[in-house]
Amino acid sequence: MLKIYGIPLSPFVRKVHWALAHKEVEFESIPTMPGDSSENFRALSPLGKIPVLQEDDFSVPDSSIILRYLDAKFPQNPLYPSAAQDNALVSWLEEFADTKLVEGCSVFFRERFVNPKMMNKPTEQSAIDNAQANLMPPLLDYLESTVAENGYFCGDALSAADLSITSAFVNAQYGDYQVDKTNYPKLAGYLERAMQSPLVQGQMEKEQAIMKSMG
Ligand SMILES: N[C@@H](CCC(=O)N[C@@H](CS)C(=O)NCC(=O)O)C(=O)O
Repeated sequence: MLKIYGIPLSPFVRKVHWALAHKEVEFESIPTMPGDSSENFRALSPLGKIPVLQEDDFSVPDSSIILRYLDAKFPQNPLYPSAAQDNALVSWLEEFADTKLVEGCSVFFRERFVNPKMMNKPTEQSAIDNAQANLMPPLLDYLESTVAENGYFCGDALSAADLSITSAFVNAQYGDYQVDKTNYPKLAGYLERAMQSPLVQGQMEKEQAIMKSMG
C-alpha cells in the first residue's frame, strides 16, 4: 500500500492526506517528525522534510510533486485542471500558499501552539504582532482579490490550490487566528465553507486525535 511519511499537523502533509481522501485512495500514514534523522527517512527525503510518498521501491518528497504524481497515477477527481491557463493558475496559487502564506500562518501555529504546548517555550508576542501587522495583510489582500464569491479558487472544481490554501489556514486556526470577515468577506466566506466541507471535516477528526495526544 502507498505510504505517506509525516504528521498531518504539517500543512504539506495534510494537503497530501486531503488529496488522497479526495481521490478515495487508501494509504498508510507513517508518523514522522520534520527533520527526522533516521537513516531510512533520510534516504527517502534528502532535505529531511515531510511529506514523502513511498510506493514499493519508488519514493518522492514534496507535497506539490506528490500531488502531481497522484494525478498521473489516479486520474479520478483531478487536482490540476487540463486547460493550460487554469493549470498554470492552480500551480501558481499552490506555490503562493506553500511559501509565503504558510510562512505567515505558521507564526500563529508556532507561537501559540507548538512553542507553548509542545516545546515548553513562551509565546513571542512580537512575532505574532509582526505577522498580524505586516506579513498577513498583503497575502489576504491578494487572496481576497482572487477568490470567487462562491465555489473554488479556480473554476468549478476543487484543486491543489484549494487544498494548499485551506491547509495553511488550518495551521493559523490552531494558533487562534481567524481571517477578519469585515475586511476580507469573500475569503472569510470561502474558508468557512472549506472548513465545513466533508473532506476537511472527515480528516480533521483524525488530526484532532493526534493533537490531543500531543498537547
Ligand atoms: N516544499 C515542501 C515543504 C515541506 C516542508 O517544509 N516541510 C516541513 C514541515 S511543515 C519540514 O519537514 N521541515 C523540516 C526541515 O526543514 O528540516 C513541500 O511542499 O512538501
